[in-house]
Amino acid sequence: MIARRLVAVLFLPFLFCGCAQEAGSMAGTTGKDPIVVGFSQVGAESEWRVANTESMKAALSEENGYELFFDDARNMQENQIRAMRNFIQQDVDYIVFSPRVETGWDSILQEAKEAEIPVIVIDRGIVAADDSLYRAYIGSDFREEGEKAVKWLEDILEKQERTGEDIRIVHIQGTLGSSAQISRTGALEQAIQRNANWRMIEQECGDFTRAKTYEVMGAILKRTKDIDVVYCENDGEALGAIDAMEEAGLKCNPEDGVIVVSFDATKKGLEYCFEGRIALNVECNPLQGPYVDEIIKKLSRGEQVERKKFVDETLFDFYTITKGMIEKRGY
Ligand code: GZL
Ligand code: ZN
Repeated sequence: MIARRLVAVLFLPFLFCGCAQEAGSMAGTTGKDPIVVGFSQVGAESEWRVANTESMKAALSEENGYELFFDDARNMQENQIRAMRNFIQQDVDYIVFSPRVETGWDSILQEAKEAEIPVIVIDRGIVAADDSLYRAYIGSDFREEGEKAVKWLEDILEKQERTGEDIRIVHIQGTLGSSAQISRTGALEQAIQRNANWRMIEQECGDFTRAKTYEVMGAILKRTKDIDVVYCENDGEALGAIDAMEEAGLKCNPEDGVIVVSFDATKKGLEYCFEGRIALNVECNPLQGPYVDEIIKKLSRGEQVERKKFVDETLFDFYTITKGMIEKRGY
């Protein structure tokens, strides 16, 4: 009995040094070593992001057979690269990351490749030197999201017989260089090209946050209040823009006020949609945890995985949303 206790004491440090391998083999009780995953998250800039983090932590849990190292990059790419380098030094089994912006990842991904650590990209996309630098991407088709938004806007303006008048649009962009921003912006800019009466009167970056957008929209409102549409690239921005507009005495409503377009369809965003303060909310699904769990388990069994998977997404608007839809929203 004493011998066993002595052995346990000798090995105790291994259990807590984060070297999952020793802990795993020491633990022994579960029979299988945990799959060690390093996850670099962009930050906590929006409700959407918080839901994305929670989905990942719930899926990559100890009960599911994982040991998770989580890093919040506080919205800075250099923090993500540093975290990923640490994961490589810790010799994790997999690296998962949501890239703040599309570019600048080739060298760190090359280091992961040389260390033979598979990388999975979630949420936003990257532009990589070659496809072998990551094993799979699971996220949203942001271009499709943008196309849904501008199509809805064209339809509503036609229904309101406003295809002849100037439509004055304020565009609040998300984090510049992120794939979500690039594609949601691209859809609007193309729609402005094809609708001669659409005018982009202001284009500013709200960085996907309520606070930044409140500030930016406040400055715009000092220049003009003759605004017909505000196109925000996520709910955080929409809430910030609406705070500023309502303070300035503007009504936000697709029938008799400013038409506010948003993305994410968080619970808060849908509540605003029910009231008409947000006219259209295009869903962006943050619940990628279960998909990542499935991809890693398949890779661990040496099975093939699809390289690119888009999560299912829909849209909500003031005219069709119901209380039931809002109650069902988990985030
Ligand atoms: C989109 C995601 C965006 C969300 C924002 O998949 O990257 O980042 O739309 C979040 O809420 O900040
Ligand atoms: Zn007008």
